[in-house]
Amino acid sequence: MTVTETHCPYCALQCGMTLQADAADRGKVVRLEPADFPVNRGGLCAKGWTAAELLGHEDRLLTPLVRERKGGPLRPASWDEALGVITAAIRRSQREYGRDSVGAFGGGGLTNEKAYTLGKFVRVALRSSAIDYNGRFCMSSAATAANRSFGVDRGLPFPLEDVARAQTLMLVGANPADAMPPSMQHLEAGRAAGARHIVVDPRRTATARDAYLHLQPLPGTDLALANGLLHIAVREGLIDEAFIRDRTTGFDAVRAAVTGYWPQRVERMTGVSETDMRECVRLLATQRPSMILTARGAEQHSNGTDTAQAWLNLALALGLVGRPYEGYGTITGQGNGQGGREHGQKADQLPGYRRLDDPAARAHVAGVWGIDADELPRPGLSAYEMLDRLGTPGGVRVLLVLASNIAVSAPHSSRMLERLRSLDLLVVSDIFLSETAALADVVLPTAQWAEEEGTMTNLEGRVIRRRRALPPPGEVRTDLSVLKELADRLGRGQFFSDRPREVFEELRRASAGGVADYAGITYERIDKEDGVFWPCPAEDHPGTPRLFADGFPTADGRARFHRVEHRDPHETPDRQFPYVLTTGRLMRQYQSGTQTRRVKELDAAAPEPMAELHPDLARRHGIADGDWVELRTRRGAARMRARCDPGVRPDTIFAPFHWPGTNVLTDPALDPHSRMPAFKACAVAISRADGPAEAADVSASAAGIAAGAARADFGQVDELIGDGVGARGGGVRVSRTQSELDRTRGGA
Ligand SMILES: Nc1nc2c(c(=O)[nH]1)N[C@H]1C(S)=C(S)[C@@H](COP(=O)(O)OP(=O)(O)OC[C@H]3O[C@@H](n4cnc5c(=O)[nH]c(N)nc54)[C@H](O)[C@@H]3O)O[C@H]1N2
Ligand SMILES: Nc1nc2c(c(=O)[nH]1)N[C@H]1C(S)=C(S)[C@@H](COP(=O)(O)OP(=O)(O)OC[C@H]3O[C@@H](n4cnc5c(=O)[nH]c(N)nc54)[C@H](O)[C@@H]3O)O[C@H]1N2
Ligand code: SF4
Ligand SMILES: [Mo]
Repeated sequence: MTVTETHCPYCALQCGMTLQADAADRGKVVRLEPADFPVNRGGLCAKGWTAAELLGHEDRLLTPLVRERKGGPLRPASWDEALGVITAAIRRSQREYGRDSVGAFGGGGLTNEKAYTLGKFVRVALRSSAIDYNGRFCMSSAATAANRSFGVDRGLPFPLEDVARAQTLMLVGANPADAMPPSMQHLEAGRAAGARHIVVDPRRTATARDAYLHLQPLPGTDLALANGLLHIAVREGLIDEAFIRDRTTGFDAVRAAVTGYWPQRVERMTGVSETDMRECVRLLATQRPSMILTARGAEQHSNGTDTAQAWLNLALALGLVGRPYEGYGTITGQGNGQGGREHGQKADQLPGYRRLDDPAARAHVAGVWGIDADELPRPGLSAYEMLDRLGTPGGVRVLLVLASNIAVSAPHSSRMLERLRSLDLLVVSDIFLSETAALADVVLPTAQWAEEEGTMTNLEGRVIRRRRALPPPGEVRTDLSVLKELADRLGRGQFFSDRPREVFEELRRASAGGVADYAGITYERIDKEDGVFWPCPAEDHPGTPRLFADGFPTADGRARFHRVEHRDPHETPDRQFPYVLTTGRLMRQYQSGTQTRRVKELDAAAPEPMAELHPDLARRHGIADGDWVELRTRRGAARMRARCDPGVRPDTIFAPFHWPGTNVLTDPALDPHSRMPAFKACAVAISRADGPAEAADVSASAAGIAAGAARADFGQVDELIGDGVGARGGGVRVSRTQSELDRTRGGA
């Protein structure tokens, strides 16, 4: 038996866990137990407990797959053949259409080493500007706001344990009771010590139920609410004038802006009562220490950056930032959502959270990489913009996707599927045949978390180690070794390593002097210290659990206020689409569902797409709990099971995005600063449906769109998977995939 201490493969909490593996049985994990790590203290959620089930799962991809011709089936292939096809396509495309015709899409689940290598691969091996990643769909709005105010974006500027010391905790658009259940220990400890919690959510979530105050605004009106709270704080003399004077700039413009947000007006805009607003301000200002945390509910809007900014302004005006157990933070979501946004898989970024358009940053990183700074491409397009142009003139024609299932998780799926299909070559690296992999021309099987080494940076900015407990099965390789081999074949292999430790050593040097400075972090220190918080510029530097005590990494050392004004969501209800659709998560499914839909216990608990709506709204449309309903937006229609819940606003419908279908409906309108799509608010209509038939299928006419204008035809996906792949040797069982697809089409 071997015992390995590592962390959960899923979310940014990165709960510590111990794996016991049987060396005699090819490293089969026989026991998984929670560890006493500071974030989870012996707790795990249902996803963490069952994570090992996927290691030996029968759906696991075990060999590469290739599709010989568009429309033909996928069949097993050797690595040599698969990588040969990719290299040939890259060469051909770059010769004919230029370097930027080849690009990559990464993910916040990749280790730091892999995210760093992917960014470097695109800039150094492909010499292309076309790279971005799914974090753009996650916390980019809060990141943008934090960068412009604080000069740094580290989700939580303090350890999670500090949450227990806050006496007032405000959670805006965050549902940690479902999204990060073990984190609730820290909230509960706070409440036991007398803390008051305020939750801002259009739904009465499990998190809201335990709170002292639940404010239930109309989706997309958080900015008005935050400005309204600041208006009250100013009027009642509750702002911290000394802090504002000594440590910030720009407050006058904000003060002027919030005069227009008087309580009655904000009550009309948001639906939150004046009494609740006043109580909320009183608590934040006087029952200290106080913290304000935002998550996707506030941030995933076409004005998400300004909304995060409004909450940040409030925290600054109350003088919370940089004081013990106080402050503003955003709750990062994906396993390495923090590290994944620091080391260069963003279109405009170099490692260490450096800017690709900064000459000094280019010179430094080029020096570490051993290339000429002029060889580095310029910043490319953000995630949705890059995806939206796939296969179009000037757009990417050969795309590598690592660790994202965009066919399900990107907004406006019908458009996304059409763009993915128009590529000359789509390459997807995954553990399973995700909906995106099923569309690929080449599928590469990759190692899972317990089969690889690397580092992750959790929601607190704590760099931790992922450790290998067993070897990958079959012919599976790690993403690092695939990128290295592709670079070899492209004649640039001398710049790359496939050894995580070596890559980390290089990352340390590349990040040195940057905002996210890892120079002083070593694998050994991580082992000894329960992880190390960046910035950590030297090996004798203790790391930085708490930021902003002495200043801000801005030019003048002060935090910057930014004036922000309410704007309506890009789409508001009208007669044809009379309600607001918002989307999010369930406790027992993860993201696009590739992983958790394959775990028996999780699948049984949350087996099908569902929509949560108020019983009054349901009655108005003759819908009973458990009925199938059809949701329609300007982009398409999808069928789901109705769940009636009096806790949701009667004008709002909530749908999780863990199945194909929800994103057929969502609005790809982008935030002008972060390029975040409006996942959390669009206009929707609802009606009873006879059954799941054609669920997730866009019915253009039903949506009032010219026929053929929008089709998200996930149903076609199964035709693209060949028989050969179904054989055990191929490592993919078609039956399961097919039944999933059937379900999306309605069990035809
Ligand atoms: N079980 C599970 N856990 C996860 C994940 C998962 O997929 N499943 N994903 C991980 C990732 S990547 C992320 S980013 C995090 C996300 O974690 P959260 O942000 O907590 O999760 P969401 O459900 O997306 O959104 C939170 C809440 O926002 C509310 N909301 C919707 N619209 C609005 C609005 O306009 N204003 C306000 N104030 N609230 C609104 C929703 O009702 C929802 O309850 O979770 C992580 N943890
Ligand atoms: N409507 C709506 N849409 C949303 C959201 C929402 O709230 N509402 N939330 C958005 C948010 S916050 C996020 S983070 C995105 C997430 O959406 P996605 O980017 O699709 O994230 P996952 O479903 O986690 O996809 C990760 C894929 O990579 C695979 N994988 C896991 N680890 C590895 C690895 O190490 N290497 C490789 N090559 N593959 C790996 C998994 O099997 C899975 O198929 O969705 C966004 N989409
Ligand atoms: S809360 Fe997140 S990290 Fe912890 S066990 Fe659940 S999914 Fe894993
Ligand atoms: Mo996320």
